[in-house]
Amino acid sequence: MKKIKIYFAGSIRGGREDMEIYSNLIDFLGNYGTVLTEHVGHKNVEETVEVDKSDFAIYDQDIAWLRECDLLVAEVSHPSIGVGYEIGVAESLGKKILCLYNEEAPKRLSAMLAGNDKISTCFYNSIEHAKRCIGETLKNL
Ligand code: 6IA
Repeated sequence: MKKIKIYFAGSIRGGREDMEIYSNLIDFLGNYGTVLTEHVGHKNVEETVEVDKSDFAIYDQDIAWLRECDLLVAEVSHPSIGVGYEIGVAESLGKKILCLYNEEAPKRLSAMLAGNDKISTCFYNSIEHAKRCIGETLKNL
């Protein structure tokens, strides 16, 4: 069976407070397919990975991966302009999208996601709950 390709989106310049959650979810997603964007869960992503990569190169690569992926999983508890943009691009490409939002996040989820019926949003109360949502989505892919 062909391995599915998963684009995981999470805040980078928006703030790295949830980095360990991203890393945990990326490891879990790795059981199901290839995660194209593992760096999103790496500590010091901006400093350590190919430091000379320009923003133009990052953009081009990420758009190519968005075209290539079978599923976008976006952790949206921490607001990020880049993640919001990626979700919009994925929607316009007709990709399946799962957003994961921690119910206890300090800011309410944007209405542009919460009110969008082309996006599935899982309001999770634990990391296990978020993983169950991922499992359900993959079952129906
Ligand atoms: O606005 P933000 O930086 O929070 O946007 C985060 C989202 O944009 C993530 O889901 C990534 O897919 C994408 N993104 C933002 N910065 C990078 C990045 N910088 N590398 C890859 N994707 C990124 C690290 C630079 C390093 C690899 C040289």
